[in-house]
Amino acid sequence: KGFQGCTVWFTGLSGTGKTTIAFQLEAYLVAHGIPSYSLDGDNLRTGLNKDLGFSEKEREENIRRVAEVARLFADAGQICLCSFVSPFRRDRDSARRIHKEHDLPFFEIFVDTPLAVCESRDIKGLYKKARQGIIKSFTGIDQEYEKPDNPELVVETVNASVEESTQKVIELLRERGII
Ligand code: GGZ
Repeated sequence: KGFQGCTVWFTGLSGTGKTTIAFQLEAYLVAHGIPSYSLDGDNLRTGLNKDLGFSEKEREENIRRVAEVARLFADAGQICLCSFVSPFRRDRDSARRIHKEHDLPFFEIFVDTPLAVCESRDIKGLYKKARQGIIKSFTGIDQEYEKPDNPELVVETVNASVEESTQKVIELLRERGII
């Protein structure tokens, strides 16, 4: 059929551009007749996961549910694009394992943007609030972000455009026989 269901997992700090890259990729795939669907905090934390906050335990449960949903999309033949901060290695590894157990390809993409850059962008004003202590347990400020050891791909957003980063993911999916 020319394409295969899988999950592309974007991880990185708030404000790196994970969702922006995922949406651009989704537009490309759908324009080429390849079914794709994006999951992120905006569509998961407002519904299925609206009972969850940002403690380590709640993030773990957030990622677990997202991974289970993603593997269903992948099983249904979709290229499922997940954009979550997913700061803990253990949780990302569980997401990978859930896919592996069902023989579904999983690609971890580290969207690598320095904290200082994310904070200077501060699109939603969340970093400012975190610095003021109004928002607690904010990744990069008063909670940890564990960088991936072995991601399938690293994309930078400082020296590369959204188009270039998206293109790198498309190339990965080609190399791996997904599209
Ligand atoms: C990190 C937070 C927090 C805290 C609210 N820490 O840039 P955004 O706004 O749109 O993306 C962030 C999003 C993170 O949700 P995730 O579901 O991706 O997190 S995780 O994977 O860790 O479960 C940010 C906003 O929600 N946000 N409070 N304390 N990001």
